[in-house]
Amino acid sequence: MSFDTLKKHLTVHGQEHLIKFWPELSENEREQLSEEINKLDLAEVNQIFRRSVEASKVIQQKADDDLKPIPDSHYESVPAMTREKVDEYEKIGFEEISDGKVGVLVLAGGQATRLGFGHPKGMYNVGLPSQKTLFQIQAERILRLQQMAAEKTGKHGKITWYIMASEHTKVPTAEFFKKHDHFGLNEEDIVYFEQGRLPCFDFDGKIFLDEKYHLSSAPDGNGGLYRALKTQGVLEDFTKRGVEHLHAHSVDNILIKVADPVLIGYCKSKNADCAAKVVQKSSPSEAVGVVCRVNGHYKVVEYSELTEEASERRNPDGRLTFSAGNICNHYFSAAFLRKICGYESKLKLHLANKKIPYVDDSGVRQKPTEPNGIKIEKFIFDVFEYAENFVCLEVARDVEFSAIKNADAVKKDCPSTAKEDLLRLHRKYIREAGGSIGDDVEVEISPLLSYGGENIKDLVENRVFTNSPFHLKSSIELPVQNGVNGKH
Ligand code: UD2
Repeated sequence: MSFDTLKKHLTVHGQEHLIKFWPELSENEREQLSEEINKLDLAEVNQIFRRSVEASKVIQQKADDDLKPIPDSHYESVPAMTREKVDEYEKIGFEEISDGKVGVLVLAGGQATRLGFGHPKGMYNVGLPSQKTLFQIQAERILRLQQMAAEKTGKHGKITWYIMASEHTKVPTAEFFKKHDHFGLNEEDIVYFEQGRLPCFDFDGKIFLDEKYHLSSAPDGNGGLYRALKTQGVLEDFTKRGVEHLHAHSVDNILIKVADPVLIGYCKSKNADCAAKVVQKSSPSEAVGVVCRVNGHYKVVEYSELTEEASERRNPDGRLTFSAGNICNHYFSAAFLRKICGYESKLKLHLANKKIPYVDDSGVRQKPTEPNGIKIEKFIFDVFEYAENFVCLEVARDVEFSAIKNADAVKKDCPSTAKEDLLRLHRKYIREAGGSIGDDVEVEISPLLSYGGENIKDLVENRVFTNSPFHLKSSIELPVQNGVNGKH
C-alpha cells in the first residue's frame, strides 16, 4: 500500500495519527507499521471500541432485577453425591477418554502481569518437593488418566491437549515442552494455537502507538478462544481426531483435575453442551463472579455487578443463594464450539481502564502512572447464554481449586498458597489411604502415581511420614530438568 493510500485509509477511519512519525521512520520501520495497520480491519476495530463502551455502560447497572440461581435440575454437587453416582459418571468419562473423544483446552495466553513472572505461567515452579512446573503437573495428570482409562476399559485412548497461547507465550511454551520431551506425552497429541490481539485505545477510540513504528495491542482475553479455534484450524482438528468433549481451564489452578472423567461423564449423561465447574463462595463478600441466570440466560455475574442484598441473600438452609463461584473451569461439546465459533464476533466485549505506555504527540514514549486508555477483552464464559443445555457441577474447593494470580507478597492466590493447598490435599489423601502425617510435613504425591488420591494404599498404609520435603514417586517418573524456577 502506498503512503497516500495508507493515509486515506486511516483518515476514513479516524486513525491517521498512527502515521504521524512516518517521515522519521526507516524503510524497515515503515514496512512494519504499514503491515500492522493492514492486518487490522479498521472498520471492525472502531466498531469493537464503540461496542465495548456501550457494553460497559450497561454493565454498570446492577444486574440483579431478574437474577436467579441455577435451578436444581441443572446443578449437581460432587461433595454431596453418593460414591455410586461419582463412579457412574467417572465410568462414562473413562469410556469417552478410551475412545479418544476427550480433549483439554488450556488457556495459557495470559501475560501473568499480576504474578510478575517473565515467562508463560505454565512454566512456573511453586517450589514443590519435586520442583515440577504447572505444565509438568498437568501433563502427568493426563498421562495418569490415560493409563487409568485403559485399565478400566481395556482400550488405550489418547487425550489431545490443546494449548492456547498468545503471541508472546506460544514460542517459549512450545520450546519448553520440546526441551522436556513433552513430559512423556506424544508430541502429536499436543496442539498449540495462538489467540488474537486487539489494539489498545485512548478514551476517544484512537489506537495508541507503542513505538513510532508499532501499534499498541494486547491479547483479546480468554474469550479469544472462540475466534482462535476457528482461525487456527482447531475445529477441524477436533473433527479429524474425533474429539467430542473439551475440558477448558485456566493454566494457573494447581489443583486442576485435567480432563476430569467425572465432569465429562456428568455432561455426557445430561446431554449438556456447555458446563461450568463451580465452588461454593466462601463468604458473601468474596470477590468472585457467580454463575446464575439473568433474564432466563445462564451467565457469570461479576461480584461488582451484584447488589449487597443479592450477594448476602440466603436459602432457608442457610446457604448463600448466589453461591456458585466461577473458577474458569468449563466443559464444551465440540458441536457447541462449532456453533459458537460461527458467531463469536457478536460476543460481549469487556473494557478495562489501564495504564498503557504510548508515544505522545512529540514522539516521546510515556509510561503513565494513571489509567490513560482502555484494553478490550472477551471472556470465555460469555457463551453460556447460547447453550441449549447448560449445567453446573459444584466441586470441593480444597480438592479442585487453588489459583496462582499474584506474587507472594499479596499472600492470597499466590505461589505459596498454591503450594500449601496442594500439600494439604496430598496429606489428606495419605491419611485417607491409612498413612500418618503431621500438618507440618511436606509430602507431594506424583500425578503419575495418583490422579485423585487413588493407587497409593500399598505405599502409605500404616506408614508414618516424617521426612520432609518428600516426593512420593511413581516408578515411571521422568527426571525434572531445570524447570524455570518461579522463585528466582
Ligand atoms: C478468571 C475468571 C473469573 C474467575 C477466576 C478464578 C474469566 C474471564 N474470569 O479471572 O471469573 O473464575 O478466573 O481464578 O475467565 N488467559 C488467556 N488469554 C488472555 C487472558 C487470559 O489465555 O488473553 C488465560 C490466563 O492465562 C488464565 C485464564 O485465562 O489461564 C484466566 O485468566 P485471568 O487470570 O486473566 O482471569 P481472572 O483470574 O481475572
